[in-house]
Amino acid sequence: VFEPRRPLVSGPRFPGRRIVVASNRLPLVMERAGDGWEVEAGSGGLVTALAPVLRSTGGVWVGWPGLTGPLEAGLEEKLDRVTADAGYDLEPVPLSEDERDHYYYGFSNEVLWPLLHDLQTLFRFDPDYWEAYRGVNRRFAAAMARVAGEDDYLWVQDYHLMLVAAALREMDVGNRVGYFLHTPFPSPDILVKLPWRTQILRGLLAYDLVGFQTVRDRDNFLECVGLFLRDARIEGEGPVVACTCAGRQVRVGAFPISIDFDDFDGLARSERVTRAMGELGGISPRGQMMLGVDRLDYTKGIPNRLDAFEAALERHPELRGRITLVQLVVPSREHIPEYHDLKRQIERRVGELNGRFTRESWVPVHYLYRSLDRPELVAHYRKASIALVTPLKDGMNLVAKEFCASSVDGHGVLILSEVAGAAPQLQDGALLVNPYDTVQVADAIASAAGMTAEERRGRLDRLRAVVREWDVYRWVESFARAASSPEIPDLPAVPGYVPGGGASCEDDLADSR
Ligand code: ADQ
Repeated sequence: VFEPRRPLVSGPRFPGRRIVVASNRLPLVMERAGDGWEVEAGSGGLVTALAPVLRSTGGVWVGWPGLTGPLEAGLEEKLDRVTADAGYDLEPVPLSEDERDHYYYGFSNEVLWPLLHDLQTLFRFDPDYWEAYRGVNRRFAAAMARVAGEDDYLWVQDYHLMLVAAALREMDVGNRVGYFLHTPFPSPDILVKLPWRTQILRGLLAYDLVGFQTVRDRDNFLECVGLFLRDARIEGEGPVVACTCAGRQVRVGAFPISIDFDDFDGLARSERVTRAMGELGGISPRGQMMLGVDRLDYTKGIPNRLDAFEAALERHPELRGRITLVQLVVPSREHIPEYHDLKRQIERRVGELNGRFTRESWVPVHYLYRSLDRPELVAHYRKASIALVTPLKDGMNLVAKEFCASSVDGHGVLILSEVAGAAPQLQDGALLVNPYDTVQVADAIASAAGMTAEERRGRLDRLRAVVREWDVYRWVESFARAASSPEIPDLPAVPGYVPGGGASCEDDLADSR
């Protein structure tokens, strides 16, 4: 029987009586069922980590339910039922179609998302997007102000809601407000291109604590503040520092998000997953299974990865027939033209690759475009002997950590992009690669495929130890500590970013180039 390592009944202590969390989407899964809706509580990592604190303090989660217009009659009742089951309140922020198009698809996903991932050629600046973004951020602030008591701690999540604290201050709401950015934060060279850069920076400085995934992102932010707002003073050292700007002091820190290690590890050992693994046996009967798992997104580098796999099969013909790439893609943001084009591009590349290399009883790429349930996903992780996690830029990348936690047989090798936020923590154990360097990734695939059982186990043990120690509960605890401590908190160092450093495969591969 699987026992969670930590009791999930209470949770870390935030300053204040309850916590009120806001994120773009409410933690719900909604599916059409006939004329109505099936509604269930969400089960992502953020929900797992925050639910105990919300439950134990009787907190509230504020967010958009995902539909436009007013809530349909039966739906409100269903939300109430999910609320009762979850043990904390859900406060919906309805959006009109126009707001969804301009605030969500527009400013959030066509301006901020590419900007924060350094993909400047994909920005689409439209002044209407900005107005809608400000308006919806004000609506979120109003919803938070409505449900929050004077003593509550407010915690705002992610890039959709950068201006909520500024709007709260305008409404004279004096609560303490924290913020966590799940994406990377760009360097001044990139941010300089955003017409609203100072408004965004000032918006973030209206929070009391601003959290980033890595030290690199935190430092990029501080550099932007120093350059574009000029009067910033930084005090302290370590993962959390104090930044004084325009008479306000804000804590700014690095808090690498993670997963519930025990949950993945326990599920991976369960009978259900062992059975599901058996059903995957036919995919690579004579060889190794290499796995890619991503949301459909141009930041995840899926076409580059397919190029690298093709290069691996060209450069290392001994891999043909002996290694199969299983690429799982979960549908996402298909209304945005870039995502639609990306899907077509992936399908074309998979077709070309399979057309070129398929032999009797071996198809090089198995491509699935759908969401898998958790046991099915974990069965893939456990079965895979290589995970190919090669985003072009990523805030953290939970797939890398989920793979380590689920790889309970000790044979999984992680090939990881050095520009994923997970790289600093996982550099000692993963094969770090530059996702744009097709040849390097191809050779890393060959290295991983030929790695001895002993080396695989050694690397994986190191990876699993890090993910176990820095789990999602530690993420919430560190944030809560930084939020409550009157002094700059003395938190343990967070590993820094070392491009091509640590246990990168650059040295291992130097001779083969
Ligand atoms: P995402 O960009 O969504 O998150 P990631 O961290 O990799 O990226 O999380 C993806 C999640 O989707 C994982 O939990 C994975 O298991 C799940 N998933 C992917 N494909 C799936 C499939 N086919 N079926 C089922 N589940 C699937 C953003 C940031 C990241 C950051 C997280 C958390 O972009 O950088 O790590 O938030 O902060």
